[in-house]
Amino acid sequence: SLGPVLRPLSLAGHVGFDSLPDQLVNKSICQGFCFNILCIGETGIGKSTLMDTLFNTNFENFESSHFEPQVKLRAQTYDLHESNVRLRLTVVNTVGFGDQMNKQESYQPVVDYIDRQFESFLQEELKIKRSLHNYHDSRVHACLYFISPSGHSLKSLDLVTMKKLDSKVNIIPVIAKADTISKSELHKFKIKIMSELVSNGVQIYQFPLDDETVAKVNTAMNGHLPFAVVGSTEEVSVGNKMVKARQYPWGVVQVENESHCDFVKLREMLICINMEDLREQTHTHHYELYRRCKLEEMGFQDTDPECKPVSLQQTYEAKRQEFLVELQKREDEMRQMFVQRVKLKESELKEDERELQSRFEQLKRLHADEKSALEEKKRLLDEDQSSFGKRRAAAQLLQAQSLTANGKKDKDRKK
Ligand SMILES: Nc1nc2c(ncn2[C@@H]2O[C@H](COP(=O)(O)OP(=O)(O)OP(=O)(O)O)[C@@H](O)[C@H]2O)c(=O)[nH]1
Ligand SMILES: [Mg+2]
Repeated sequence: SLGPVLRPLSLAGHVGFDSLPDQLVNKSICQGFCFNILCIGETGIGKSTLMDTLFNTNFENFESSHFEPQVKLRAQTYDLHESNVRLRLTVVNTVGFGDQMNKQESYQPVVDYIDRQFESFLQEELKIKRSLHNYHDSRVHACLYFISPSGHSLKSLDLVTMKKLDSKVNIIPVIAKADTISKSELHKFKIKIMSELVSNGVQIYQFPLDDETVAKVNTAMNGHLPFAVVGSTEEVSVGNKMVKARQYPWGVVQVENESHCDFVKLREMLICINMEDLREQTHTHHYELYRRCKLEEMGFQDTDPECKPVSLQQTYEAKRQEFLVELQKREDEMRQMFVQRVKLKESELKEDERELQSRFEQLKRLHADEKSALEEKKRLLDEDQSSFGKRRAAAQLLQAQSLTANGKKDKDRKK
């Protein structure tokens, strides 16, 4: 519908662009490949053993305890060669997964890890001077989810975790240590798991059917999910051959024997047939979704509310304008607030002053009242004192008179 009308033309002779696919192959071989696997599963479920068995090597393995305070993700990168093909493989292991009381504490570090790898790719993409050709792409291409071979059902942690991850990564569930559960139980368990995944809306990775050369095998394999796997790096002699197996008193479980377990199916699907599709899905689906959400969160949009296309430049200009207006508004608000607060403080101070003044006046009045009361008292006292003085003088006079009178009488009596 968009773009120019195409007109088919035939070539009169050989031109040479039919070598394009070969050119692509050569370029890819030169550049090498990169593949990142995340193994999620509880401690000791067989993650490391399965990786060693899948890649026929001995990766450094650290055993972990059941007492990790938090889930950690341990990533290790290896340089592998097969024929003339170089593969940079990163194996990421969850350490301590499922040992937490709280489910979120188990899955959140995994979600965060996956997002961090997307974020660092996005940051590289958004750089002005980017170097994506030699950038170490650490985005997780495949997530092997190890299900405990209980035979009953998925744990709620399994469902919650897979649900949290299914839009971020290609999930390939596997039943671990499948040699510990009987064939008939295993069959029922597989059906149970698939129905639980469906009823909880968990989207697991489906082997693609668009490439005709592998559509048939992929269709068949989609029907065998989740693969029931057995891992072992030990070799046991069977017939006249040494094969990878687990030996028990009652017999030998051969890892690569398809009637014993689905290990070969997993290896075929993950490594030989769909590794490139897993890489592609990661980029075109999961990363694309992350990128879109991240850019929308930042306010970028392809179209405006009227569905007209908007360029990045326009969005930037609009955001800048919006920002400047907002800044001006905030500045005005701050200024207004400042003026208001100064006014308020001023009136508060005035009020205080008035109060002080009135208290001063009151005190002055009180003081004056007291003074006049004291003066009145003093006056009364003075009055008292003077009347007392008068009375005393009168009394003295009287006494003196009576003394003289008595003296006369005595003299008269002596006579
Ligand atoms: N029966 C059985 N045992 C297995 C299988 N795979 C691994 N084991 C054994 O389980 C134990 C733990 O295996 P690991 O591969 O170290 O498990 P892990 O998940 O890497 O463990 P951590 O890294 O410590 O969490 C070892 O003793 C293995 O031999 C299996 O397919 N079947
Ligand atoms: Mg391990």
